[in-house]
Amino acid sequence: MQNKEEHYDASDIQVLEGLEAVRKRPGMYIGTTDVKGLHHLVWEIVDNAIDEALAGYCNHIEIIINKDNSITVKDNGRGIPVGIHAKTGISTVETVYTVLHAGGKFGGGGYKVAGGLHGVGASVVNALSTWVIVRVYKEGKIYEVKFENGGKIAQPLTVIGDCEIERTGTTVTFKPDTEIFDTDVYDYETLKTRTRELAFLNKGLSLTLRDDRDEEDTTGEIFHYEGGISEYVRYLNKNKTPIHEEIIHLSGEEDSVMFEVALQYNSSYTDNIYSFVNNINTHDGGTHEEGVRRALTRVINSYAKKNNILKEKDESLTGDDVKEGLTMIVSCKHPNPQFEGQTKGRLGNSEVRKIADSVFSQGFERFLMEHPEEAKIIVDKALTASRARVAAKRARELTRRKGGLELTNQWGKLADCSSKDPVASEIFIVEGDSAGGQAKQGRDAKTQAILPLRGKILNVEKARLDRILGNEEIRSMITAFGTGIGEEFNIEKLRYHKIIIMTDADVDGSHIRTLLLTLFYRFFRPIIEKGHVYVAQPPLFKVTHGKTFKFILTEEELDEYLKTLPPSTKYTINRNKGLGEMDKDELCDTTMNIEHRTLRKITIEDAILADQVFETLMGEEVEPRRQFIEEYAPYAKNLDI
Ligand code: TSJ
Repeated sequence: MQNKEEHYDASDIQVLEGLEAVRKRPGMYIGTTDVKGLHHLVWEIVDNAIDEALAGYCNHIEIIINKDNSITVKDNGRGIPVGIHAKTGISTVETVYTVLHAGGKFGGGGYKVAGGLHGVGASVVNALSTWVIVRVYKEGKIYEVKFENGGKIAQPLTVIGDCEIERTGTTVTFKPDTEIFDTDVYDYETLKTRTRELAFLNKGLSLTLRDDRDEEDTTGEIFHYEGGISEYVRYLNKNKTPIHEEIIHLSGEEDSVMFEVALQYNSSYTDNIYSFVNNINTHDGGTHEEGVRRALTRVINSYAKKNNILKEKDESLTGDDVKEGLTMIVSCKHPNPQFEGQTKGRLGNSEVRKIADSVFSQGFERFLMEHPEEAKIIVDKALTASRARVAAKRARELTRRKGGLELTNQWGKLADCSSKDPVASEIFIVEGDSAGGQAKQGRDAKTQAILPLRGKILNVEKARLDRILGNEEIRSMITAFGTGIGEEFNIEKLRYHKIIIMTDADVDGSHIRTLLLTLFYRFFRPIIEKGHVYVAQPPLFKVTHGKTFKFILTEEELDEYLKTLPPSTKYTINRNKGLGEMDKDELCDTTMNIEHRTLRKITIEDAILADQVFETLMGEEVEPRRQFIEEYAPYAKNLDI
């Protein structure tokens, strides 16, 4: 007995020193003391309840934001053991709250959430709280222990009452210390997002989130997903268009490592892949994700070859090809995870690569065999991605070649200007060969370059911008600009300080203008931001009286002009639909000549708007497109979408 007392005293002092260290350098334990660190405390506590759920003894966890900004976390697990802990000589529940990193020492086995910044344990929460109350419901009794002022015991473990023998669980309430944290105000949405994620990642577990700061709210929100990560994938794809019905869900266990993956392809061109280890997001991936990616690429290639979708001579599909439009959750539960990298966001355990690969490849191969229709859709999607990739690469290579003039000769389209001074040079992108031909004849060849574009690019190529980039005329345009594209883009190399879009005043013309602005916005944004892009304003009207005529830009100007004519003058007004309705002199005089023309400078807002219109016209969503067409139909009778 005497020995035990001495042991207790010694560890008691150690304990206080330990918690004092946490208060001195909280950042070392929870990262930050801002609003992020504040929320971190909640997950430190919730993680303990999740561990109990993973051990199979708990199926409900409740999180409550109380009026005073304290947090309550409740579970229906076995209740933290209340007996004396062999090492510390005090109860386990007190040990958990006062000894740093005690978490791993008393649980034994199971999957501990212990990665990255998490897993520092309840004692850290205690150290950074003004007060903590822990209640344990166990064997028909309610136990309670209280701490205050950063972990000092305020009430040792006491039985405070009886409960029904069936009732078990742990309830913890803590009040973050405002001397430590910049703020004590919890953000409901932040808590909600992670609570929902935890529900997705732990199928069958129900989590409740309740905000008692708002008196109206008494029940809170329940998150419970029997489908687990499959439902996570469905949730992520909810505003997308899946290209196959079933969500593919594969799982397996090997050497105490649990591995599961759920995936579904959608019609978009981007991927949405998240991986987790013990419920922690591994944002830099790691061996579990690598195993899946490798297996996915291999299985799709071999299926495509076996079924003659991919011919032997074809290039094989790459990892990038098979992940286009892929929404996927990879989740791994590991008894001893090694987190690597600067932010500990990468799983390092090398054995997991093989486990992930084998679970995934076996399951996925089987899925493809049993679902030939889905298999074809998935392989076709990757094949399209592959072709787009090859085309985009070719386009990049072509535009990368030096010297716009050489290419001009190759295609015979661009009529370059003779000036080599970008400030003095301008390029007209002209809709149609005939208007292009007129512009070439009537231009000022010293400073004005002309590039005609065929009218139908947009409709032929549809939505894929990388395909559009593969279009010959678009490529010659990019080459003419001289800037390069993507990573190589360099505005210093721009060969013309005015890029002038000249299209007809009809639906096709506005289509082409929208496409070009979208293209510039997405791939050459600085040329818009620096004010290099313009739209030419060809006259809308031609007024003829007797042998004279006049071109007029706008309706207002038309009214003004008509007033200047002597009464009883006979005149006709023609609406100028196409550039081709003017002869070369008229076109050049009214629209190109620096003395007479009007140019509209394109702002970034114009380009954003064009991008949105483009999305609406070409995007996946049918309803907005339908609405758009309905709205614009009266103005655009032959809108060709
Ligand atoms: F750690 C903590 F205090 F922060 C905390 C722990 C907070 C919350 C909300 C829950 C828990 C917790 C701990 N819930 N359930 C448990 N379970 C145990 O600690 C436990 C119970 C029984 C046994 C056993 O072997 O009988 C083992 C353990 C680890």
